[in-house]
Amino acid sequence: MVLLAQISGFLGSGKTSSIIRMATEAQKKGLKTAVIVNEIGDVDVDGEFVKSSGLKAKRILGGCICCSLGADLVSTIKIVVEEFNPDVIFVEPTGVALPSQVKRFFVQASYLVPGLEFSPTVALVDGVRFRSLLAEFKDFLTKQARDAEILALTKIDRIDKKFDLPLIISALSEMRPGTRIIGVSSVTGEGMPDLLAAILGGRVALESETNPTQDDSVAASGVGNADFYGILRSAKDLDDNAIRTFVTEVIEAMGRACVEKTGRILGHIKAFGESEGRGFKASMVDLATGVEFSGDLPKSWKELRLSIFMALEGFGSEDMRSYLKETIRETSKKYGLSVEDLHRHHH
Ligand SMILES: Nc1nc2c(ncn2[C@@H]2O[C@H](COP(=O)(O)OP(=O)(O)OP(=O)(O)O)[C@@H](O)[C@H]2O)c(=O)[nH]1
Ligand SMILES: [Mg+2]
Repeated sequence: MVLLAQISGFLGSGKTSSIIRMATEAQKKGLKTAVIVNEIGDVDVDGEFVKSSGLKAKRILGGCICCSLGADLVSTIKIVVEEFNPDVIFVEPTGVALPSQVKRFFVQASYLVPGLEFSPTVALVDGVRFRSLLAEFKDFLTKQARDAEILALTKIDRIDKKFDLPLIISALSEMRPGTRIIGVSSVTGEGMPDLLAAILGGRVALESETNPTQDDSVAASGVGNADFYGILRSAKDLDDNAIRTFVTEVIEAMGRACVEKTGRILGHIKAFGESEGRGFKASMVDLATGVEFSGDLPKSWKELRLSIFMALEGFGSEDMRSYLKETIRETSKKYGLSVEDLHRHHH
């Protein structure tokens, strides 16, 4: 038996953080786990971070597993089962995926891989950004929530428990009446055992649905994206602060450009860096919260591998890509770093 668990949710809602937390917990219980991470762009940030957290992972890049890359999802499930022989596979779709569309490919995988079972679909809803997301993305959020059997309200460590939490929960129940809602935090771990138990303990039957597949959920979402993959080099030894400063400046510059263009940030800007086996992730979903780091920053480095990826609603990909290029060029010059762009060789 292999359990497939889909953890969906909008860009930056906390999918990767929650999966790392739950998969690590499941491993401690003696379950073998694996993760499949899908990114819209050609550069892998979350898959690398999941691996550097000590978990088994496969990535699917360059589109969405709910539409254009559905066939890749099916073959990747097969490969993961053969290679890792896991008890549970956590599947992280992109933030613009529709869970019901991903389910269709789960059904296809079950014809190919014997012993697949399906846990209730989870849709994560960002508790901190709930109001702004609802104001601007209500239709999509509602669609995502309607596809799910469990709603998990994330980042509750930052929600006011007395006033805001009850309001958000009642708005959520209105969106999807009768669905179980679990508040979780991947920072404090609150609610995570409940969510994991609901995933491991529940089974749903998946029938092949008859409604047609959406053509391209990335295009339909209006979300642009840009990425960087390369190596930073310094002539002298640098410390963790140097890389923290560099990455923060690049991400914040992109965030400000997005606000200038669209009036707000609706999406996620993130990076994965690695030097001599130490891996870290940097991430920003709004300017007020700023850039957050997790994992291990290198204490001393001269060479560092860096991946940056951003998906932002209303910010055209062409503009975003050229602005990112310019920002990296200027910021590296400012700090005396040389940049080797490996993106072209990466495909
Ligand atoms: N305070 C708080 N922040 C969180 C929590 N979970 C995630 N975050 C932050 O939210 C941001 C996004 O988290 P991710 O786990 O990367 O979100 P994601 O849904 O995987 O993002 P994409 O894959 O880009 O769509 C990061 O800056 C995290 O540090 C949480 O429980 N509490
Ligand atoms: Mg993620």
